[in-house]
Amino acid sequence: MKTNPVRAKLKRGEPSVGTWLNLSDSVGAQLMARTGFDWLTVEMEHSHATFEHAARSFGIIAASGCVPLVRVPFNTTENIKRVLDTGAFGIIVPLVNSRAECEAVVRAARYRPVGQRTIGGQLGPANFATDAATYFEKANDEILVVVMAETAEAVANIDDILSVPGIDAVFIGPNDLHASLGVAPAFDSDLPAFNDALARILASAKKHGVAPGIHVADAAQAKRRIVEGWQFIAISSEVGMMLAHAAQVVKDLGLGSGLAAVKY
Ligand code: 3PY
Ligand code: MG
Repeated sequence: MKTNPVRAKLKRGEPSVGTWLNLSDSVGAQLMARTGFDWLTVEMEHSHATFEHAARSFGIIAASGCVPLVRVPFNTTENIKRVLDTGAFGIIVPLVNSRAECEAVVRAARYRPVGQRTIGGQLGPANFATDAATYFEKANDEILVVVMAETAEAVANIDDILSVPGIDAVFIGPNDLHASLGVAPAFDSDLPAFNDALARILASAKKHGVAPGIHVADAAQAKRRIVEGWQFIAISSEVGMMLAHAAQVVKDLGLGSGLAAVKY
């Protein structure tokens, strides 16, 4: 059975860098899987991606030697079960605000005795290049489970959340976190409440043996966050990189303002 090199890196305390796939385009997934990022996350929370698109992308990404992850639309058993049973190597669950919500993630994502994931689907074993029995035996050791901290409520409850057994990483959504603190969404800022929240989450993650992660805008921010001790780093998205480059070209040629309709 294939292993999950992203989970292994995080367990060793190393950083792992990937990006988001927002365009719901499987050719884009195929091309991005060859660029050298450790992992690619199929975006289902804020995109038009269907479960069918996600399943096809997981296969394409895994076959290219990259690690297919997915951000589910919301924290439900149905969402988590369907993406794992169709071959994702890991899940990123948005808006996990309490211990009970984190326990629900683990229940859905881990087989017994850690959780209560139910049995089924062909694509999980297929993407891990194994049979159903081996996948069932080993999945708990390979599937990456990431919970998102992106509200003031999550920051207040962070020790309760990160002490739940069965999670591998915590991932900050800086845009929603800024919004929850009452200011405009941003990847980074000087806002003391934002920086205090990050320090608190980083310390709690280290204390509980959970890899800390964050979404950043570019390579410079990624390097800075890695030096600070963040491990699970997402840089922008495929469409973010595409539009940033296109906007710069347009601007350099004096053809327009270079405005691009992208957040990440
Ligand atoms: C946010 O910034 O809120 C995110 O969810 C990034 O992934
Ligand atoms: Mg968010």
